[in-house]
Order: sequence, then structure tokens, then C-alpha cells
Amino acid sequence: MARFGLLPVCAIVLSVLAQLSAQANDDNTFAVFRQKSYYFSDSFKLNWFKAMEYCRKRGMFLLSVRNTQEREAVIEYLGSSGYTSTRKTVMFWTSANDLGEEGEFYWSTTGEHVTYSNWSPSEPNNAKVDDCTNEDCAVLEYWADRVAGYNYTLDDRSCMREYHFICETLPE
Ligand SMILES: [Ca+2]
Ligand SMILES: [Ca+2]
Repeated sequence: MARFGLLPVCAIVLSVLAQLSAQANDDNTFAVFRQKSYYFSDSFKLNWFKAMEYCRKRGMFLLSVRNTQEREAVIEYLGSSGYTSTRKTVMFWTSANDLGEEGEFYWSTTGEHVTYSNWSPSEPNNAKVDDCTNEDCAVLEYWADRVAGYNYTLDDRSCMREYHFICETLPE
């Protein structure tokens, strides 16, 4: 009987050790919050398309922030990583884009329309990038030195610009 009881305990210990090991190797870029796993590319930047590919390669998805709870979980995660405590500006790609139809934003990794009203002031503005490009992909941004409106809010940017990004697992 005792031997059967030990097996689940060993499995749990091994699982915890594996998680700790993964966190140590990734230097706090990987964490689990509210039953989601997050990965933050705090040491390198990619354009939006490459960020999408990078997340899928890890078996994850580019971040979608569909409601207040998901926004708070991301802020909590970034705070725990220590990244936001030393920076006044934070910007990273989400999966929101209007590549399919101008002005209609969708979370590409869930297929859902962006209904959560969480845009920075005057955004999305589809700003002109060059003769044939406007802004079609959205970052989440925080600017400590601006007014309160820039507080982990969405801003459309050129998909080809390179930013940090967050990958996540999606709930079952
Ligand atoms: Ca656009
Ligand atoms: Ca914009």
C-alpha cells in the first residue's frame, strides 16, 4: 500500500523539479499564472509574423488579451519577471490585427473579434508607415511618463517593426 502511495508524490516532485529547471534555464521568461503558461521574449525582438511563428514553434500562441482578467494576468506575470520594475516603457506584440479587413481587429490565435475596449488614446489610428503600408498589428503598451491612458493598452503598429512579444497557452 505504501509503495502505491509514493508514486503520485514522486511524480509531483519530478514535475515541480522539471518546472523549476525550465524556469532557471529560461531566466524567468517562462511562468504559469491563472492556469496559463506565458513566455516573454525579454531579451530579443521580432516582427509580428516571426513572433507568431516563434510561439507556434514552442507549442504556444501569440498573446490575446480578451478581457480585464487576461490583461491583469499579463501585468501580474510581467511584474513577477522583474522586467517592468526597471523600465518606463513596455511594448510587446499581441495577436490582434486588422490584416484581413482594415479597421476590423481580430485575435488571430483565437479567431475572435476584438471586442475588449482597451485601446490607447487615439488608437487604433492606422498610421501611414510608407507609400504602401499602414499599421495593422497591435502591441500592448505601457508608458510610465504619459497620462494614465497608456496603461497596458492596445496600439496598432507596423507588423514589420520588431518588438518583444508574449506567447501563451490557451485554456482547454
Ligand atoms: Ca490597420
Ligand atoms: Ca497606432
